[in-house]
Amino acid sequence: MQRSINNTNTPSIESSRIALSIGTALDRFIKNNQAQFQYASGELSQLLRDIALASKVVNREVNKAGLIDMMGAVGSQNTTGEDQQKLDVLANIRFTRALAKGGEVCALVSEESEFFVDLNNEGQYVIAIDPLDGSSNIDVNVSIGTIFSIYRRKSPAGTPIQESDILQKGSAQVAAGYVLYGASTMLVYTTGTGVNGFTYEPSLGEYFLSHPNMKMPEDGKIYSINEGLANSFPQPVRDYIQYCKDKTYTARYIGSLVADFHRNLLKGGVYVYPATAKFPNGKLRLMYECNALAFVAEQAGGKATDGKGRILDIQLNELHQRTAFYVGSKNMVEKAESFG
Ligand code: FDP
Repeated sequence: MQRSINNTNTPSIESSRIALSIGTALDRFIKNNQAQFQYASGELSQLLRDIALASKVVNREVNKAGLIDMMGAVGSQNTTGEDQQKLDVLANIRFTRALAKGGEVCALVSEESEFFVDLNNEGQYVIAIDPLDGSSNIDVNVSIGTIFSIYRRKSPAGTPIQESDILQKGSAQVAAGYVLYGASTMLVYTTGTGVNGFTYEPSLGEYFLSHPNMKMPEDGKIYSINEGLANSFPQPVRDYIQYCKDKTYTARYIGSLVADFHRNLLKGGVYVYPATAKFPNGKLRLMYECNALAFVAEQAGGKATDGKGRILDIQLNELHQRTAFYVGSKNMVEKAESFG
């Protein structure tokens, strides 16, 4: 006779120590939570799956980069005049290909391309992506990341893409997140109902929910800023650095935005990239770096500003627009801002 798994005489499968639960796989999580999304059509879910798939391929390349001569520069420069690394180019191809295949995306904005890529007029979504952020860390085997923002187009599907579909404020994002290629690889994202983090299990080739409903501590003791540039920071930022020192806060700066952000999300802290002499408007890009992290930060209870106002309210005028960026624990961002 067959016995039910709920039979009280049998040890519950869930509590069995022989086979510990591996948790919820990303695919299942996306499916289970699809209904929370305003446009529950399944398209966004597919888009998130496409991003996850491309990130697995990039993760594979990142992991074996040193072995197959994938490190170093290709000799060209990206839209913002920085040397393109081989892995930057490769990651851009991987993400573009995955998102083009799915058919949900009408336009893709990437750090690696000067203009947006027109994909499929039938698609409902616009994606902004930094395929491989922190590229100066590639050659030295330090954590790097992918950052993505997803917007719903304003013009009707099936019509040519308009500038107003692309230049939307961060507050219009329907989903955003990042992948951190670190000691372990993680995918963290929000669709506007909290933030969830998934850790990649390489032997199973799957992301599993490891950090449900992430919350950024309201306060912290870590400040992340490139202090080597302090002489060219505005005086209020220098004053804030002095304040951090007086408080004996801990300085932590990897120089990989995703990694610095992720640490502060988990531990509490503030990341500041202000205006500098070289980058009077700030260095970081609003559309495919700051907006996504600002959305995640706010959804986790943190805060993101340009030193004056909310990042998500900044009007975007061009694809590769830069901004000053203060992001992290709410109280720390507010304190940094209070210096003026
Ligand atoms: P990178 O130039 O290496 O791509 O996106 C730009 C970025 O890295 C961020 O990831 C990082 O936080 C920052 O620039 C580092 O800039 P600095 O070297 O000027 O500190």
